[in-house]
Amino acid sequence: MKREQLEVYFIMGSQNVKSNEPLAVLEKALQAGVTIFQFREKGADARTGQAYEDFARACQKLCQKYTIPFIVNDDIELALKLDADGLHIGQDDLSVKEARKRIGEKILGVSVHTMSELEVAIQFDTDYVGIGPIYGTKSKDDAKPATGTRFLNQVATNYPSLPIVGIGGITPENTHEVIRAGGDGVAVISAICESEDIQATVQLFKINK
Ligand code: TZP
Ligand code: MG
Repeated sequence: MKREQLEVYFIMGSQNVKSNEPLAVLEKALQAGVTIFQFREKGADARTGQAYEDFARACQKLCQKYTIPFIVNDDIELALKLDADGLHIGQDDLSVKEARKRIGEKILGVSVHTMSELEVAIQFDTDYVGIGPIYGTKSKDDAKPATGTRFLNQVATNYPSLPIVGIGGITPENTHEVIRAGGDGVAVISAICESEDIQATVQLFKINK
């Protein structure tokens, strides 16, 4: 993948959207210029069963309309069933080895928190790594404590050709710190989902880099 594709990495599930119109939020974000999208339908309020799959397909269709990669969080069966563009996994999901084997050439992203996790991700040709939470976040129940940009900077320095996206509490105001530390982009839930003006917010992420 091209590292520019990580510039504004939008992540959303219906649980992140108060208005009950998550597809409208996604379409606004796509119109505003997010560069990649991750379907992350998760937690107590998440859709399940057929409603989950239908919602995923609707999100994918919108991403196709704007020719933006559609990445599925955690759920490899869904990623394969929908022929998604890629899969993002954390350390509690299936192994990186198994994920790479099953998704073949599709985009594979892995969340890493330590150098040893990073080395495993690289060994199985992760296309990018997600590093965070950089700042405090309310969007992930089991988030680890915020770490700042230190580890991200270490990874960027040691692996200059590896695409990196920072995540966790990132806003247009602090995005430059993540980029200055060596991130190729920022992964964002609440700053976009809760924005009163998604067009302006996405533009600010790009301008403030
Ligand atoms: N992984 C680490 S932090 C986080 C995830 C999925 C949530 C990011 O959401 P927000 O609202 O942008 O802090
Ligand atoms: Mg996960």
